[in-house]
Amino acid sequence: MDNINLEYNKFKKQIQKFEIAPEDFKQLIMEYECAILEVKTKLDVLNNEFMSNELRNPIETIKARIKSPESLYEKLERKGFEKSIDSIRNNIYDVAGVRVICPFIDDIYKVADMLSTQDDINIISRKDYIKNPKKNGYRSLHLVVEIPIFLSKEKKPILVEVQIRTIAMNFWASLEHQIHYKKFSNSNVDSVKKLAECADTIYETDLKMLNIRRDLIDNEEEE
Ligand code: 0O2
Repeated sequence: MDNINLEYNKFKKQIQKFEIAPEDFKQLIMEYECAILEVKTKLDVLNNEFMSNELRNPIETIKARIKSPESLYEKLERKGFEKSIDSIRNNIYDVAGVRVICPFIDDIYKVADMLSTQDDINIISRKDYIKNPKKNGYRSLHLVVEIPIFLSKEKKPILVEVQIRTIAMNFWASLEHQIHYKKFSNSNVDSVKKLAECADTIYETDLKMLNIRRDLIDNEEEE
């Protein structure tokens, strides 16, 4: 019981900047957690089906997170939005985030297509940072999907941001996140250039690995 109270007090502290009742905030988080479960289940099913047909997994790992109250507050502030439950629902598309790590570049598009064709998922937006990398070299495919969650009294559509990238792109993004992302965004042109060079090298390697797989496995299967 003490632990529950401690957790609750910690949560109340985290959301104190918002003028939102803790119960309403908890309900909001619970709904996004349910949406993450729905998306993860769909991805697991697709991965299993692919494994049984193609004998390899197009998904290496799946990670998920709920945006912290601090970064929700910061994003609403930065974008000039109201700090209310409705405003979070309507304006912040990455409260729930699912990151899908794939072995090969073509797996990214297979996973995205498989998700997009599910009839209870709506694709709200698609940003292809692989075809159009960011200036610093960031590559990833971002989808914002709307998925229904089934609560005891209602069915609710919830938004989830799905980031899909290769193991290699994730290696770059994880390190870049630690050393550079947002903190010094425009201040150090030289390091942005160096990071972009690393990202380009990694992308070339991704393409080479894809071609090796195509030569060794895909062509073998076709024969
Ligand atoms: P975290 O800690 O991963 O949750 P925004 O940039 O947030 O104002 P928008 O439109 O949501 O607006 O941005 P975008 O580009 O669609 O996606 C933002 C998310 O993509 C980030 O979430 C990162 O996870 C990832 N991302 C985007 N650009 C970069 C980058 O240059 N480097 C790295 N490492 N990740 C990037 P958060 O909330 O910023 O961070």
